[in-house]
Amino acid sequence: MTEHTGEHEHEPKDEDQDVSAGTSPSTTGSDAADDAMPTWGVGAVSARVGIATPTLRTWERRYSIGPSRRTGGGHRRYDEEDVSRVLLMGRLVTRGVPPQAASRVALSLDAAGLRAALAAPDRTDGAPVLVAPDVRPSVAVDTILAAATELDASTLSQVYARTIAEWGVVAAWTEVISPALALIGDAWFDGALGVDSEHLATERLAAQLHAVIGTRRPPSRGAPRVVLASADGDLHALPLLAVEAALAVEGTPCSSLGGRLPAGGLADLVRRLRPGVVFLWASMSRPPRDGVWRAFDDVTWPLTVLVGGPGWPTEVAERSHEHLTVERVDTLDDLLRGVREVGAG
Ligand code: B12
Repeated sequence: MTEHTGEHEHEPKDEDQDVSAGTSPSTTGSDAADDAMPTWGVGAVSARVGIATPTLRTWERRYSIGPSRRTGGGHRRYDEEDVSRVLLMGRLVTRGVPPQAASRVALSLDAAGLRAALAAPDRTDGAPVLVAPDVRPSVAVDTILAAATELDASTLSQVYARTIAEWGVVAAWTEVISPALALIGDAWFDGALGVDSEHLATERLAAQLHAVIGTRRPPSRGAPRVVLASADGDLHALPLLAVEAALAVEGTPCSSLGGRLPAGGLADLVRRLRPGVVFLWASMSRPPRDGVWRAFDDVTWPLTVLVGGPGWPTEVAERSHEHLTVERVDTLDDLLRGVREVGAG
């Protein structure tokens, strides 16, 4: 491992280059505890981990991945934990995790966490690798991206489970999961991450949301008044699971039909169930003459259709008629508010 992210900037050498013996550690001599602690200068670390010195300096300057100790003379030194952090950073960056995200993940881990992460094999063996002791939203987002890149299924499950348990479905989705999915989508688009990673991140998330739904689903009393589906042709269905889980926690029953519901199927369902609210998701742009709307032509009872996702045109309200109200919702919270307003519980 010698090249990293093209960040080989040439900066003046400093006193840390003083380790003459290559990979040999020195002791800091600054206090009693440090005496027993071997430390390294940047040159020695570079030789030891196979990452160029200018890269190490850039990581220190830009991402605070660097030496945490000083000798009695004030020279900066890497201790064993610092070196582990550099190694993990290098591994994540080599796999395609953006340096900023990789650094936040590496910085979030303590010595034990770093040891566990570095002991893990290249691909997951079922053991979680990257989970930090405390999962702040920004770290959780980066950890999801890193774990997806690493194909680390266990860490994905753990981070999803912990963020949902800690902040609840709505905040976990809005603050962590949705931004992480957007990053994963962008990384996939840029070619930095494979479709395998995208699928794994999706599968693990779906499993966690299903677990919430399974344990919190309210008992059904007749046909649910709330129906969820992704529009005809649109496979993206994770937001439906988030909605279903959030509604389950609120005690609101719903019927979720998942992704790519054919327009004819939606029309049949609407006719038979006569729901009060239909939520339609679309990640992909809807076609100009969208057959989905035909499902609501013959509605003769009060029905609110809420649409969410970037695929919908802005002017959806024009689809409203005497019995039908069509509105766009921009967040999971908006949607839940809309469902409550219709009194669909
Ligand atoms: C997971 C995923 C998949 C999974 C879906 C699995 C599943 N069961 O859902 C798989 C791998 C199958 C997949 C397939 C495809 N995908 Co895809 N996918 C994604 C990914 C990473 C997340 C989707 C998601 O859940 N988004 C929901 C939230 C997280 O994202 P958002 O809509 O941008 O969120 C904004 C708002 O909608 C709102 N919001 C967020 N959450 C919620 C919730 C509610 C209730 C509301 C109201 C609002 C709201 O807040 C956000 C900020 O404004 C996105 C990336 C992305 N940014 O969405 C790509 C993405 C949607 N996919 C994309 C593409 C191109 C595809 C494919 C065509 C790829 C292919 N060539 O096969 C196919 C589509 C097949 C089809 N016919 O639908 C593109 C779409 C680009 C476009 N607009 O045309 C994206 C954007 C990736 C990218 N950056 O290019 N995908």
